[in-house]
Amino acid sequence: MAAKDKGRILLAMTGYNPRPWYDLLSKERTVVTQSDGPADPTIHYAVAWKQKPNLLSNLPNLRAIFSVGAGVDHILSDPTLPDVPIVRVVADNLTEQMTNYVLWRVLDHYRRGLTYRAQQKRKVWREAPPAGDITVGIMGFGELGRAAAKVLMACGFTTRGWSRTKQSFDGVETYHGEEGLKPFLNGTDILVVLLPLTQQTTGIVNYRLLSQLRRNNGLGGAVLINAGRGRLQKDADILRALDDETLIEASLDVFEVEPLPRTSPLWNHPRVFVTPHAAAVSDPAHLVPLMLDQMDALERGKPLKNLVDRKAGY
Ligand code: NDP
Ligand code: OXD
Repeated sequence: MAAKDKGRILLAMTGYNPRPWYDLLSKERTVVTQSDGPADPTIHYAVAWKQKPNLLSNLPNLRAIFSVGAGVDHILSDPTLPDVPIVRVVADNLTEQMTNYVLWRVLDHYRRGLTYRAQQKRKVWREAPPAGDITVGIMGFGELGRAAAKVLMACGFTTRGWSRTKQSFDGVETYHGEEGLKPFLNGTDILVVLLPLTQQTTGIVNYRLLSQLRRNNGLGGAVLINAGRGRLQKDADILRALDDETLIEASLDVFEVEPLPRTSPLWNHPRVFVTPHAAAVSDPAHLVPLMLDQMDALERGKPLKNLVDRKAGY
């Protein structure tokens, strides 16, 4: 079928360079970056990242919205969103990047990377005691959390996961729901946050939560790694927890306000490792073929995969 005969795509992106997405999508379908008015009948799909509010609300023939990311808070925050299926990113390439990030940050804290880099600056030759047996707790035990758990276990870490509904996974101690949170945190030395941002999870990584982590361990305290969303955490509570040694160290990829304001004390904190929301970057070369396959499948009468549960918010 010629591109002009297939459903058309509206590229509805802000804060992302649309060019590579446009180039790859338009190899197979007609792509526009602006609709012909709010009720344009020619648009069948939207490929979206932080779309402008109202942009998608009245398109009469919109069949599905494809998120450019695994998280969909940026799409769902528009109260005028039409009631069409939303497909999120589940892709080996994104999962591999996140697994790399989590492994990198866990190992760096575990092997005293922050301490040794600071010592090297001062030419200090001093061996830190080995951290020994450490439990990594993964908060948000979905696609990304489970993939990270597999690799962490292969590296010898005891691993546990916390989710909304009951999950089981070979070799991992799993917890769920509010009643599972305290026991999950009480046995966690390194907390990895891979939750989606929803009404229930906003602000969940606060001082109260951090103070329930296990501190009596070979690292000399608890460690926080957040690669989920910035608004899951309270930046000020993390600073407080670092300052009173509730937390010994943190790696943060996401922040309440992004880009992280230059005035934030997190930038210069000696026990914080900052990355600019770069843990897993959506790569159009890997993601566009999956989107196009799903559009083709839908047009052949097949169901869409990786759909967002709008009630749950992720
Ligand atoms: P999934 O939807 O596969 O997994 C989400 C997990 O969080 C599930 O285990 C889910 O529970 C759990 N969860 C959701 N709400 C709650 C709650 N209220 N209480 C307890 N657990 C909850 O998502 P992914 O693993 O694919 O992605 C996770 C997040 O990672 C994304 O939403 C995004 O925000 C972030 N992300 C960040 C990137 C970065 O570069 N920093 C890149 C990619 C993603 P259940 O299993 O019961 O459904
Ligand atoms: C995502 C992200 O959600 O890049 O995929 O943050």
